[in-house]
Amino acid sequence: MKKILILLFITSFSFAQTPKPYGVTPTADQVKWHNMEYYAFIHFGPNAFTDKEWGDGTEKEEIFNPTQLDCRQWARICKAAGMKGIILTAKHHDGFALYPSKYSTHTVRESKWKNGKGDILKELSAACKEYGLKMGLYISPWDRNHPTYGTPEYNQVYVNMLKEITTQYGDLFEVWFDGANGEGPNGKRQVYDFPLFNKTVKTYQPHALIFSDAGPDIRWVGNENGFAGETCWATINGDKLFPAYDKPAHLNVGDEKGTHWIPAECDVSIRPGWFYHKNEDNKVKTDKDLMNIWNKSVGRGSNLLLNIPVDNRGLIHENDEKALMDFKKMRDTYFKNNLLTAGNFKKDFSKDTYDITLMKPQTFNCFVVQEDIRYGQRVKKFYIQAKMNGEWKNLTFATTIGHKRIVYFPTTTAKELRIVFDEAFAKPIISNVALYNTPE
Ligand code: FUL
Repeated sequence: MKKILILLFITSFSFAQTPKPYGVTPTADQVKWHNMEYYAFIHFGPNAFTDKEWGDGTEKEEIFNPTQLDCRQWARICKAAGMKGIILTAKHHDGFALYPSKYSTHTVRESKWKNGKGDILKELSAACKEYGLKMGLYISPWDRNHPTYGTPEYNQVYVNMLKEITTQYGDLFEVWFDGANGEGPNGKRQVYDFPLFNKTVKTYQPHALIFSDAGPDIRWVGNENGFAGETCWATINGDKLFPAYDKPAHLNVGDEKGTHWIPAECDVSIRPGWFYHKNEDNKVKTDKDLMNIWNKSVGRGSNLLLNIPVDNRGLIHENDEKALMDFKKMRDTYFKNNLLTAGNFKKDFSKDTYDITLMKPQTFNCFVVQEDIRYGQRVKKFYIQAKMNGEWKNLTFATTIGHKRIVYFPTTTAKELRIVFDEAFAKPIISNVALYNTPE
């Protein structure tokens, strides 16, 4: 696979050694993030014990007592699922911190778990290292417990907590700012100081990417179904965005020729809720559901942040584990046999139409293509044709590519095919193509 990548790259550039980037381009950290594609969200906290989605902050700390908590189990399963990292809720809206923060009295320290001596972030950090996963943290600005919430003092409390989580647990790849902004214990809402929050993260974790509705590094996809827009630009006019931005359809698609590289991330839960509820044990998404999400997230150039709630034992539930493994198996079957392996096809990539000739006729129904996004997102529209009985027949039309595009079409047998880039802002720079015959 690597060989092809390099070959294509060289062919595309034979006319010039250093291609000029088009428009805005991702930072090196964003490129690494795009390559991750798939990682876990873990929602855990008192809600797993109270059966709530949003705790109100008055929950007694003693209810938090997972008897079998095992971050190594989480990491083992995520790794086996093919995920590249884990983002954990260090603190959700109820204000309960999964680590012993100095700036709160509503934390694991006040709970019964490990007699108040535990620190889940520390355990997760060690487990991620052991399994070769990257770690990220969610920390809700909305805090329904903290007595200072709703006063200017709270922003400093939040910054202090941000400093704790960004300095005590090793490298973070992502920090996740939830846009929710409700009332605190005194009935007041907070005016969040996002510029200060962003500065704090960048000071202590210069390589961590910041997620929020408005970026600055990663944007919300505009829904919680895990679906990016059929057309999805990693670029967007970032100056128009703000936290709690109220145009989800805009976030879903982005802007062609947008002024900022702020790609979309698709967050979705494997169950109806974000937190664990026993009565959802039989509502776990199936491999088919997850494949549909995959095609509409990763297959549209976005990343998939799949939530797995940890249950009140402190473990990923068996049903969720099974769904994750089934889905991994399904992906492996879909995308195992790339018909465009070295020596199996000839190509002419020198024009805006890429011609591919296979060594012998093959049967296929799925095409995967990637742009080398280091040079910008260039392709606006493309279509695929196959030569059948001496005539070029259209197989499918599609729009943006970006990091990756997966397209399906009726099963076809042919020896020659071509990809026509009918609209691109600059000469397409394609880093990878693949052709599959998937089961459906
Ligand atoms: C939302 C929150 O209100 C949900 O509880 C969950 O954390 C989701 C990922 O983001 O804004």
